[in-house]
Amino acid sequence: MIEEAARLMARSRFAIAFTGAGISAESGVPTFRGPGGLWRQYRAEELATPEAFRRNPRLVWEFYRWRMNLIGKAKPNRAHYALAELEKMGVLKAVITQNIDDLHREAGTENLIELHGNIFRVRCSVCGYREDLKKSGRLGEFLAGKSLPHCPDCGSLLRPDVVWFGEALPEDAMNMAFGLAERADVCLVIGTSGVVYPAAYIPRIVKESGGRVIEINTEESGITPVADIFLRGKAGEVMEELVKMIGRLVK
Ligand code: BJW
Ligand code: ZN
Repeated sequence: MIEEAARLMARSRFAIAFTGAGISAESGVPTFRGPGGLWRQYRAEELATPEAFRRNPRLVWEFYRWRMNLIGKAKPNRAHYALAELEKMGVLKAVITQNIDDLHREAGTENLIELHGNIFRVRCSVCGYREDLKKSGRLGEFLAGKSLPHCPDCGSLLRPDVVWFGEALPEDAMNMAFGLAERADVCLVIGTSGVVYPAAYIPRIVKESGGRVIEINTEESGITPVADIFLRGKAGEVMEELVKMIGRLVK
């Protein structure tokens, strides 16, 4: 199976990857669903919706500051590096991620589309103010803060620049991702339960446009019914092996 996946990738003209929380599990970032998942401990509708933020911004900020801290200490793993290497080899054209953890960028992926935002950015809940806390160098100060953060332009509450349930995905990212999915002849789907839409349409669009879907996951997922090849295992282990094989084939 893995040999077949390596051959498909090596022969592809336009391969893309679509990733979810499972790719960062080996970096110590908790997933959402399944054992140890965040939504097992916390109710999504109490934390990851605009209504929750209006009702209790303190609780929501507490949750996101805790996760910013945790994710801030995490390092990319073998799977993130493998995808960056496939891009450098010219095999992979883009990574579309649902993750907000910035680990693909840290691993060196250049053509990256973030569908659900980024936890290291904040934006104003009222005006157009945005800030990348890594770039502005204010991440440490921000994490140490205990009070609710306010917009320097208009004084309203700042919020994490992530996409909550019931909110539209960033339009540019969505259009780009759907366009790539239509063009792709191979899509490598890694570590997603494939139940959150519209993101979960991506592998389905690839399939409907005549492309092949290769899935890597420790469990079957919502994507498995459309997968041509299912590689069961941890993203880091499977990706390391896959990249070695592809490397030998494209030399
Ligand atoms: C491993 C592993 C290892 C573990 N190796 N694998 C159509 C049908 C039904 C519902 C809807 C629909 N269209 C829209 C909806 C509503 C909703 C939705 O999809 N709900 C469903 C859950 C029922 N969607 C929305 O609300 C979206 N917005 C929208 O539709 O807007 C419409 C609109 C238009 C115009 C104007 C206004 C509105 C927005 C969705 C936003 C999702 N946000 C979150 C939170 C982000 C911020 C944060 O992190 O706090 O995004 S929810 C959460 O789920 C997060 C993730 O990106 C997303 C996907 O999760 P993911 O990545 O798949 O993780 P898990 O945990 O589910 O799975 C991990 C997988 O890894 C598992 O399969 C494991 O087996 C595997 N794994 N270890 C390999 N080592
Ligand atoms: Zn503002």
